[in-house]
Amino acid sequence: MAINRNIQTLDEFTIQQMRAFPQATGELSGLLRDIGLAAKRVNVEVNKAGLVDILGDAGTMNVQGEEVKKLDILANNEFMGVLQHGISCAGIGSEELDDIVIFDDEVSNKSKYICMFDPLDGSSNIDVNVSIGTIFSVYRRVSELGKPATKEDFLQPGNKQVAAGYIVYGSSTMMVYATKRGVNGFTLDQSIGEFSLSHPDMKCPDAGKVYSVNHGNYFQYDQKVKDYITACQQKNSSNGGPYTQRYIGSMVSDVHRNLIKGGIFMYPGTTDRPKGKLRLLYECNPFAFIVEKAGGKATNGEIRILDVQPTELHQRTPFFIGSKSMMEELESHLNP
Ligand code: P6P
Repeated sequence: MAINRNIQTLDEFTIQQMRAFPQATGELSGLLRDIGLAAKRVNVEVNKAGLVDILGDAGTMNVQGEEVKKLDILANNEFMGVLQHGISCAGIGSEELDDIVIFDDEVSNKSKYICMFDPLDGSSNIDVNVSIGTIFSVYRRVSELGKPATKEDFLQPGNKQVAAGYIVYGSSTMMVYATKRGVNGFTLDQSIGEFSLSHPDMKCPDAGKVYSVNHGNYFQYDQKVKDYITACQQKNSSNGGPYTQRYIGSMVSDVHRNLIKGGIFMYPGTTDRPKGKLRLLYECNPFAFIVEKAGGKATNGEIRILDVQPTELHQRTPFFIGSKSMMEELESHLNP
């Protein structure tokens, strides 16, 4: 007799996924559970950030030239720690680290996967209690198993990802991840201390009424981007509107909202920063993988983000992501 499980935990869900595919080795499921564990530990620190002296700038600058908050370092070390001491990951890349870290021990060198992450995206919002998040991306290695991972493992195009996800530390804490089998969302149930399946088989609505962009950069955008923004502002009840502009300044929150309610998020290039601000490997590729698996689209304004061939770990890219029909309207402006 099958026991009726009310709500599956992340661990139960990943194990059920393994049972459905007996040929699976369980390494990817184990890696996802490791990430879930680190996320729970980071969540504890994020939730008490205002109480414990971990606020304020750590006084160091990260590779982006940004002041690093103590929580950034803590989050980086939590995710790196569980992956380094697990059995599923051969090395990592992180927004907080200048270069990749190859774990190079007997167990890690046999691991099939590498992982890249932004340990705490939106960290400038930590001190003002705005939602922040972690973003992660998983690839199968292209280097020889049994030997240390190599740089080539990390410079694969986003269409080679085997999994990608994010944690949003918000009004509730959620972990959302995608594999080739779809997108599923888990809400942290504090009563049992487990992520529990709350959003099975997530789909991005084909249309939405929210556009998300930093209007402070408006006069630096390309005219075609300005034209699309104007089109959004001109929407009314007769042409699919009215649209609402929402911009949290924390991409995890903005994209999470659009994934659930429909919408479009844009971080275009500007005259000052033609490549924009967002990082291809551990911010844009994972979200593009997730949103595409949910039925949406993501581009750099010219081509599918997942088809961009990376050349360096921290490279930036203009980024447009969201509901399929909204992205197609944007593309009609960018590539008429
Ligand atoms: P701006 C946060 O620093 C971040 O990387 C994303 O989470 C967010 O969408 C973006 O930068 C906000 O940047 O320049 O609009 O403040």
